[in-house]
Amino acid sequence: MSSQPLANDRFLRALRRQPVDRTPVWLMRQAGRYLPEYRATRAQAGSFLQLAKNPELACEVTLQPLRRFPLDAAILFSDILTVPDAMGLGLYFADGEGPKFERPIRSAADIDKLGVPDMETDLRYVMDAVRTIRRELNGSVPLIGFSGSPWTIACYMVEGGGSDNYSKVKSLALNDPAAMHKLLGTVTDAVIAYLKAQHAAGAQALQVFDTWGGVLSPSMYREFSLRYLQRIAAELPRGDGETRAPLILFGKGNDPYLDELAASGAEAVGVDWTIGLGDAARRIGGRTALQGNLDPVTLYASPEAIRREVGRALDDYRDGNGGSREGHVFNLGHGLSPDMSPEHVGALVAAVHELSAR
Ligand code: 1CP
Repeated sequence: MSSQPLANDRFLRALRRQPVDRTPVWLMRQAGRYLPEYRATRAQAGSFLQLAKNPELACEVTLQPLRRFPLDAAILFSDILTVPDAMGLGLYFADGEGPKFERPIRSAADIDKLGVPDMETDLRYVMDAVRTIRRELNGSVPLIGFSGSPWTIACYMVEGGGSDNYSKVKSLALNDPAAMHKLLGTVTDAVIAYLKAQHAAGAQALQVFDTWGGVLSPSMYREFSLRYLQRIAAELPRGDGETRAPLILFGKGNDPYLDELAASGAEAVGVDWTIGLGDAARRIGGRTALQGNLDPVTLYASPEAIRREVGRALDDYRDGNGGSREGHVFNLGHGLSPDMSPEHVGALVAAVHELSAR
């Protein structure tokens, strides 16, 4: 399956810092509630979780944005919380609220009981979705598999859902660092197995979302998040550069750590909009590709303003990268929101391709 040549391999080439005809673009949360066809499929499934757990419907919503926009990659429709759900925490979505766990981590004894889920039984629905999507993409664009970072997953496991100040998980890390490291170690084992299984099922690139790494102080970030990102980058199979699925480490607020992230062995670092791409490119110094980083809120502005900001980001990257556009994957600095306009998303994608044509 992985030997099938791709009709559009811009995204994989950019991740390897090879020349491309245009800068590739995909968007975090490109499948989701801003698309009416997504809302219809979700209604048909009954709920978000029933949608994510149904491989045929998960495939359908993965492909929906690609039918509208000439995106250069598909991303598996799933969630970062499938892993702790498979570890037995009982994921659910209360009406109108975010994700929650029935059995959050409350003690060191809860942590001792955790094990790594079996990828082809407990998370079979994810691997079936990957296989179904690869079949349906039929070599058009590559498929991105993903996981949450150990720290970000642990935030939800300990907080029991989203949080304003991460008081429970930070208290655990401060009061009982050994228990926190045990939790992060088990979650990291699960994340590595999960990413390997997605690659084996057909994912051609892998992204780790460290959405909440930026809420940590520098010393806590290095101890409780970075260390585990480095382990993931080191332990995923190397291959010969062509057979390994390129790894993207995305984090919000990760700009103080670009040096360490670029040295981790990952193929690319994803950044949010609070750092200029030129600065980021200079600091990365050609060691990895760079993904990002338009402020998602730009999508509420006019198509003209979106085009201007896309041009600014593309040129900023080029100027910081020694005059070359190579090694850039265009994306937002975080995900699309449900009230964004599909027409504006289309304007963004067109602007990236037009303004970056070599
Ligand atoms: O009602 C709905 O339809 C639920 C909304 C939703 C969607 C569309 C959730 C619940 N998850 C998803 C899909 C999803 N989640 C994808 C799909 C692929 C894509 O098109 O990009 C991905 C990659 C994720 C990853 C994810 N889930 C992250 C990391 C990325 C990020 O946005 O920072 C996080 C933090 C989550 C947790 C989560 N799941 C869902 C929600 C609403 C949240 C955020 C909760 C919070 O704010 O704490």
